[in-house]
Amino acid sequence: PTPQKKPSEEVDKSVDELGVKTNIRTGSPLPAPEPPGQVARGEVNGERVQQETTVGRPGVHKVLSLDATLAPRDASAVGQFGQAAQVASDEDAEVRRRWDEGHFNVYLSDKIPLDRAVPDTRPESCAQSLVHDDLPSTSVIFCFVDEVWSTLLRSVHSVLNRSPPHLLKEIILVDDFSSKDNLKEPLDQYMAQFPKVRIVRLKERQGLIRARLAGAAVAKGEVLTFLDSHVECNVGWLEPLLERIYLDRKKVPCPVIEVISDKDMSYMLVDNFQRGIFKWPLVFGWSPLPAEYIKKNNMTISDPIRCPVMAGGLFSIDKKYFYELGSYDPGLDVWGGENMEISFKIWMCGGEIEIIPCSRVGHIFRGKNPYKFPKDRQKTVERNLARVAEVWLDEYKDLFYGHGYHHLLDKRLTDIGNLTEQIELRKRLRCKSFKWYLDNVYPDMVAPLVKAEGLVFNRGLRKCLAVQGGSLTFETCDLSKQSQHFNYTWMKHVRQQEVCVAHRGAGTGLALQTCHNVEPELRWFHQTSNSATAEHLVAGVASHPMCLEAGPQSDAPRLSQCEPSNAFQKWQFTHYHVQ
Ligand code: LR7
Ligand code: MN
Repeated sequence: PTPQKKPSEEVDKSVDELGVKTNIRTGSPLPAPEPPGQVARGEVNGERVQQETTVGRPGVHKVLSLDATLAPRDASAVGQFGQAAQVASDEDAEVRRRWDEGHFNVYLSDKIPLDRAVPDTRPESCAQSLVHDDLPSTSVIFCFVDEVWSTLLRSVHSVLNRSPPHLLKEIILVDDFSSKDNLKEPLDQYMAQFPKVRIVRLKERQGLIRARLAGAAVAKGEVLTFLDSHVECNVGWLEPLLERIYLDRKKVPCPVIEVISDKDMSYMLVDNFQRGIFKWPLVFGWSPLPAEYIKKNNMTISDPIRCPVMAGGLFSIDKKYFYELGSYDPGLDVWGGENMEISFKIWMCGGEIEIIPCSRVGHIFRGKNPYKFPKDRQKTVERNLARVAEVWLDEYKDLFYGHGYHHLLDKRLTDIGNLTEQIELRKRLRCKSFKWYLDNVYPDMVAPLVKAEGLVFNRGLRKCLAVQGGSLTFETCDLSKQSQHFNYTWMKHVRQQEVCVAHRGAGTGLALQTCHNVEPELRWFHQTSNSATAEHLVAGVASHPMCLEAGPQSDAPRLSQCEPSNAFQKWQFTHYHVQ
């Protein structure tokens, strides 16, 4: 059953055929192209704007909206000012040929200037906002594996050109064991012209989580700023992030992530008031802030947005605080889940995640990861998520497993590794419960702990299932009797306290057993999507489904061949929490 979703929520769009997120975000095109000669906001006659930096108040200045790329520029260059770039139709074959190098239009990217201007998409008021003179400095960390040359360089240039030099301690490029030749000596040579750029090479593929940790370990800035390696930082992006950390070191600010089209490389606008959320089973998505919330808090489009989970790739964090939180779980492999881990950790252990509308960074959203996963992609991501669920979700982890991940509970099928240190960390930090997180950070999340509960009414017999003297029977329905109360859980159990209704293989036998999560003989398939009708309880024996049936004589229930319209096989719980 899929919960009702609001049309603007984008979670489902980002689930690929494996049910794993791919993080696609939609954007809308820029306003009509500017006539040649005209330039983006922030530029005057092609000259870099010299901003007024003092406003008569000591200790603060207007945000430096500088953009060293705004020298007189070639307005006719492909993709200039973030506009959509076209290729002639005879180049289509070449576009297609090179697509898989990065799963976006690599051919086009290579034609676009490495320091192109992009439109200043900040809300108007942002250029006027004040920040402190003594903000902390940051190390910007990009990790990459076989990134496309032109996008990697454009990412680096956008940071060099649009960050106040005194705040940019260094840029650390962590090469996660790339195999492309141009990312070796040629990259070293290219970057040698920029003293602030350092390159760290990993000796074997670590995945983005441990690659980021390797970058953080050598960082000298007071703040760590993580970015993906196919981004373009917009005008004035850095100071608003650092300002939040200056005000409170436990704030973890994220820029608004805008969309660079994978097809035409245009810089696209995204809706205001969007925040990062998750749906079960820990699938990241974007969702608009509820209108009532905006109203109640008198929010304007430039106010920081409290964000239940971050997208993962783009954020700043006080370096000491990052380590106080235990950084990332180093047991997470390759890609995925670390955004959930750090988000839960930050919120539950005393910090805050915010999206800062005055800070904007474009990101190329790709339909597919362009690199190989050393192990199967699906298995890698779900194993990472299971580690996060086990450490952070408390009793809610059943919702994670119950959304199609039952197999992860079977240690014989999936080894999720040792979690002792992560569990210890959570204790040591005295982090709050997941329930606290849901209630306080993400109150509009619907997370019922069971799918259905109450009496289990049989439509044919018009009586209710009951436990009597250790076995199953039927009684005249009576809500006040505990013996008739069952839960239908995320584990697909029909459960009364610690006991579960079990089906035994292909026979017709039923039993009551102590509940456990691994064995399939405790699982029952039951439709919860239409709570107004009674539905089958189907024993999950793949080759040969059997149905729970009440005999016409009120005797014990049994397993029978499933029949679509047999009322003695139709069961209804009193309350359905999941529709
Ligand atoms: O093994 C790897 N080693 C790496 O160094 C795999 C990846 N990487 C690098 C990679 O080259 C890239 O620079 O890590 C970075 C992120 O990988 P992407 O771009 O393939 O990830 P993504 O943009 O598809 O996914 C998002 O979710 C990931 C979950 O692990 C990370 O948190 C990404 O940083 C994150 N990206 C963003 O948040 C950008 C906005 C996307 C959204 C929503
Ligand atoms: Mn990315």
